[in-house]
Amino acid sequence: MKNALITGITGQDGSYLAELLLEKGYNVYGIMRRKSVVDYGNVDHIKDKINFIYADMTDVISLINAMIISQADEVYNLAAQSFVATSWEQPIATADINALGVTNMLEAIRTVKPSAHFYQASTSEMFGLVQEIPQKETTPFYPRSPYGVAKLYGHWITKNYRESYNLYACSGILFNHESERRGKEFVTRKITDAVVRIKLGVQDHLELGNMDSKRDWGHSKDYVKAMWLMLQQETPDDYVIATNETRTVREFVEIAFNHVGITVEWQGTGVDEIGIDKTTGKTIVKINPKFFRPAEVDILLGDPTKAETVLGWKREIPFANLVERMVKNDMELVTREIKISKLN
Ligand code: NAP
Ligand code: G4F
Repeated sequence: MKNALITGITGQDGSYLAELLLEKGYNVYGIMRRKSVVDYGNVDHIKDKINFIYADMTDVISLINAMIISQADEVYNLAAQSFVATSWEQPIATADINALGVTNMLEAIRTVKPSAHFYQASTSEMFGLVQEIPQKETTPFYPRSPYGVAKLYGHWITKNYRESYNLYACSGILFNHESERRGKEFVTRKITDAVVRIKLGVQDHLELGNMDSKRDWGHSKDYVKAMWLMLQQETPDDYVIATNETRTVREFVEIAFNHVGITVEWQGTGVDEIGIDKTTGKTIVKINPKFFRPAEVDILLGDPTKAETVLGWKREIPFANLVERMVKNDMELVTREIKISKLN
């Protein structure tokens, strides 16, 4: 039985990866931050099967301790301040966790168990102001946020430890991936949650920032399979994981509303653009400039050919199904929430 250590286990990807590794018979360890109210986040349903270790990415001693306890054969570094918008408000914390935190984890591995295989959660945000379309492993980086800059450090330090110390260290350059477990601050889940609330009459309208922004959206469940595959190869390497399809935020809004039987019609331009419910004539989408970013990543479109060819990885959940699943899940959650609030 192999031991795996997952940082960021309470997050979206951490939860799907934990499920995958448990299915494969791994002994799963996960690091958790101390909180005033104990919260297992997205792994609450499988918490009894996971060995939790209190640690923090900014505290190398705690990571060394996590390596000693877990004796991990595979380490998946998913922990991060992962919300791009927050990285302008907390640039130092973002760098501490997303950049130096990676060195902390690599040093812990080097100190305790240098034979461990290491996965770093790199990101398409590193491509930022894209230098070519589609983006692949060889595309030059140009990050556009403190988050992207910090992640680029994490990416290069992973490569550097591979080349300097011969560690089995890989970076997965993952494009946006979403799910029913996505945090509600991210645009896709913000949209699916609002769409069902508007449909059920408990929210008036949805406020968004830049709807022209294009993203390559996949499902997290597919993407964690790629992480595992990267650590099973003869030699470590870096891979782009993406769907090779891109859509605007506006298209996501339209499709999500379609799933609850609402057709959106657009009127106006720029900050004055609004989305109207075609049947009722009511304004259900507005622009709020507070959601604009100081610098934007306009388009992401990934080419996963290398991962498909070398790893045999394949995306299984198509985009239409991703949106459908998210809307359906939010419909169940919000309906339950309304029922409970009526009982109280
Ligand atoms: P997520 O849901 O926000 O999860 C982030 C996890 O990191 C949480 O478990 C969080 O723990 C933990 N964490 C944050 N700061 C920490 C610290 N100082 N010490 C220890 N743990 C800490 O993110 P995700 O969507 O699953 O993404 C997983 C990883 O992939 C992240 O590194 C993200 O940057 C990267 N990535 C994501 C995408 C995407 O589209 N989802 C694409 C490319 C790369 P708490 O529960 O305590 O907050
Ligand atoms: O959903 P988002 O916040 O995701 P973003 O910034 O693309 O980052 C996600 O994907 C990265 C991979 O490329 C990960 F590394 C990162 O950790 C995270 O998971 O925003 C998507 C787009 C942006 O262009 C944003 O400006 O949607 C635009 N947007 C428009 N209105 C909005 C909103 N984003 C949010 N969060 N909220 C809005 O109201």
